[in-house]
Amino acid sequence: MVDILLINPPIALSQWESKLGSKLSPMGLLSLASYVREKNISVKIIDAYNTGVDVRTVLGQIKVDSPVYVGITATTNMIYSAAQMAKEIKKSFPDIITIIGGSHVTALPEDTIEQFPHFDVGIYGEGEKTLFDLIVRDKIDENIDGIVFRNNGKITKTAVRDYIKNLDDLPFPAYDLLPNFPGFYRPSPNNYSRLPIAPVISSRGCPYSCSFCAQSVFGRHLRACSIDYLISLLEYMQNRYGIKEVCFFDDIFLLNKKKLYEFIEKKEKSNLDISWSCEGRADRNEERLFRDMRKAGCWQISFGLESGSQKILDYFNKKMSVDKIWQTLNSVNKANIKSRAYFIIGSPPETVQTLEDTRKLALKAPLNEILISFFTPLPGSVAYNDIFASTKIKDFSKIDTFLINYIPPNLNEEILVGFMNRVYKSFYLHPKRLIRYFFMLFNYHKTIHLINALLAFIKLTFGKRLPE
Ligand code: B12
Ligand code: SF4
Repeated sequence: MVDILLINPPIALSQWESKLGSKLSPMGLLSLASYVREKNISVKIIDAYNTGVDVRTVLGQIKVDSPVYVGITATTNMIYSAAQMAKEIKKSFPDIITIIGGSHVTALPEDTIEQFPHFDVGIYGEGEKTLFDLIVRDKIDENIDGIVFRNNGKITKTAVRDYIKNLDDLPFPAYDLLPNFPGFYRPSPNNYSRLPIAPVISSRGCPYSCSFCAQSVFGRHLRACSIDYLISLLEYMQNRYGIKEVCFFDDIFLLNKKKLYEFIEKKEKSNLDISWSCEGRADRNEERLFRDMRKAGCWQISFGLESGSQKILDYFNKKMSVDKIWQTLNSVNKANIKSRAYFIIGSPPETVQTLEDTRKLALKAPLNEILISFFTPLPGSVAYNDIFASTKIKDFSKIDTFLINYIPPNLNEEILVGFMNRVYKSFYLHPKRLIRYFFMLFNYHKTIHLINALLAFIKLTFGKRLPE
């Protein structure tokens, strides 16, 4: 018997292309599991999303483990899958208490509990302390901060729980609870240079407020673990799992230059042989810093560039200039680090001219990979409140940034899809990239993986773009 079983629910078939061949360990569940386990609560994880395990198998496992609680994680597009899972669990095991956590219930706590009756309780925001509190009290009531539940027919949302101040207080993520970690997990083929690879998060929160970004889980106050903690975590991952590379999922890894240098220096003095990639904003145009990062093992930085048009950047409240983007990408390139870029097209002020500005940036800047998504007002973002909240959309399964959920007044679906396909073709069919993919096929780690990613990519680029 276990106290709690944590589930990453199965991905809907209609959404499989979102993954582009990536299988990434569910960091939220790993953090929750290690936190409660350290406090003597027994816990298991089922990662159905990545392993393809179906609902029947999950129910079979529940029969074996007989948990008191089942905790399910869900982003907005996964909320139906999570609800379906909760429904099946309740049907077969009515006494199990089902908990929903993650970015969707955090953005829309009351709505989620109202809409999905098979969730007994929602945990909104950072989940570690709330989950522990709920399990030890063994009673769902107003005394637990950070939850939402049905209370005699009414929905009650309790007080907001304080963020965890010191991330060093968190035990290392429970990677050991994923039976096939690390071998099975890896990002899409362009996003690793060595295997085995694992994601790591060294900070939570972001002080910026870009209007499309769902920030409700970790908020705007940046908290980071100490560099000593981070180095110990990497040493543990190298020694215990043979990890050779990590990808930092921090919202903005490049923000604190002093800490970045402390990391570079301490990593160089350590016995770590770990390469890494990270996410960053393109406003840190410092070639010297990038060179030092390169020496410390950084091989790729992913930038949320969003657009090549200043008008769109300002609309998104990016606090970024197009000039700065160019300067930063050039500096990163000179330091021999690869740049990867995310673009968002189809926001309200988008026009043919602003798309053209984005095309130029995407095709002319020194970029290793581009990923274009459609402007999507995600619950938890300013854009959602501005655009979608009043329409009270209930079908969240289509809220996927690879589907068109919004068409700006000056454009139509054909223009947006045509633009995306043209830019992708020009970018990925460029001879220098074709040659790189050709050689990748001979890398036995990447062959099957590359083919799967290509199939997903073709479906993504040429498939249906409007939700039914
Ligand atoms: C890495 C990442 C990915 C990776 C997946 C990584 C993974 N292993 O799951 C990839 C690239 C595949 C991805 C894809 C997508 N992502 Co993403 N992703 C992220 C990112 C940057 C980090 C996620 C992470 O690991 N966070 C760290 C962990 C510790 O946090 P957490 O998962 O939120 O968990 C905490 C709480 O939420 C809570 N909690 C979570 N689950 C549960 C469950 C229970 C029972 C309890 C009690 C608590 C609880 O407790 C946890 C610990 O405090 C976040 C941004 C962010 N800062 O979180 C976006 C983010 C989660 N992604 C987002 C989106 C929109 C997507 C996509 C839908 C994009 C698309 N294609 O349209 C897809 C869909 C993914 C899916 N599940 O189907 C949005 C979600 C917004 C929303 N309203 O749901 C985010 C918040 C980005 C943003 N700022 O807008 N993503
Ligand atoms: S898009 Fe990046 S910089 Fe902007 S608010 Fe989100 S995490 Fe912060």
